[in-house]
Amino acid sequence: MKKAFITGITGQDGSYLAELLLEKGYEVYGMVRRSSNENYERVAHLRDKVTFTQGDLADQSSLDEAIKDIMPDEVYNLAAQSFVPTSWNQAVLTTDITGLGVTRILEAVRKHKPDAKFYQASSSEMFGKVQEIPQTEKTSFYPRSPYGVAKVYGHWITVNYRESYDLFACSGILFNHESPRRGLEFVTRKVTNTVAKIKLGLAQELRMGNMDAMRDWGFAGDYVYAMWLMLQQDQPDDYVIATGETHSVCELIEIAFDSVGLKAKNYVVTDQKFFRPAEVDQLIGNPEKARKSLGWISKTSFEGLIRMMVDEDLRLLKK
Ligand code: NAP
Ligand code: F7E
Repeated sequence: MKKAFITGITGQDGSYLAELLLEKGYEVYGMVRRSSNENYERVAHLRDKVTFTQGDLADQSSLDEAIKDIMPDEVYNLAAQSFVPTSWNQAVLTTDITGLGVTRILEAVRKHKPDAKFYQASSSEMFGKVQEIPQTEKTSFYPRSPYGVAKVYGHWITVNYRESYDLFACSGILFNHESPRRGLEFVTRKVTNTVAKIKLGLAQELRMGNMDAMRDWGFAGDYVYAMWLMLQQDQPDDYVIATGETHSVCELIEIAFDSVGLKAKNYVVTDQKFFRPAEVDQLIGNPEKARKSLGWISKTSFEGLIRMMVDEDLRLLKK
């Protein structure tokens, strides 16, 4: 039985990846950080099947101990301070966790289980002010937030450990991916949750930032499969994972309201509070390398994804 260790298992992607690996017969270990309130909501249904271990990307000894104790075959580093606006308010913390944290976990792998396969959660935010359209594995980075800068560091240190120590280290450059398990502050879930509340009479308006921003949005359930595929190849490499389509925040809002039979223009309000100091205007990825080398494709349409999220938010709110 193969053993997988997931950092960030309590997050959106961690929960889908844990489900996938359990289905594939892995013994799954997940790192959780100590909190005064338990935060297992997304993995509550997996609590009997996953072994949880306490640790933090800020703390080298907890990472060393986890790798030494588990001796995993595969390590998925999904933990991060992942919300872009918070990265301006907490720039040092974001740099420490999302950036330097990658070196800490790589060091633990290098010292204690150098033959483990390693996945790093890189991000399309590294492209920021895009230097090429669409973005590929070869497109130069131009991050636009402390989060994006930290991810560029995490990406290059992963490449460097692969080249310096011959680790099987891969970096997945994932474009935005969403689901009913997405955090409520991210734009898709904020919209689908608020639309569901408006439909049920629990909210009156939707306050938004820059609605012209464009993203390449896919479904998280499809994207975690790409992570696993990367670690099943003969050679470690980096891959762009995207749908190849781009849509505006405006389109997202229109689809969400339309799915419950309401008109967006009656409810949407612009609020300067949600604009960012520097914006990533448009992202669109080219997933050709992943299609050819991994046989991976994005299976969920943008409209299908948003409708699924609104339906699930309606169901949760009615409960
Ligand atoms: P998420 O829902 O925000 O989950 C982040 C996870 O990291 C949570 O489990 C969180 O634990 C954990 N974490 C935060 N700080 C930590 C620390 N100091 N030590 C240990 N764990 C810590 O993020 P996601 O959407 O699943 O994304 C997974 C990864 O992919 C992240 O690295 C993200 O930056 C990256 N990424 C995401 C996307 C996307 O569109 N979703 C795209 C590209 C890359 P708590 O539950 O305790 O907070
Ligand atoms: O914003 C605009 C906002 O917060 C998307 C993370 O998973 O994907 C995510 O980062 C866009 C931005 O995601 C609101 O200005 C307008 O242009 O959902 P988001 P993000 O910043 O793209 C990447 C790939 C990651 O790696 C990150 O970890 O939507 N927008 N109005 C808004 N965004 C939010 N959150 N709230 C608004 O009210």
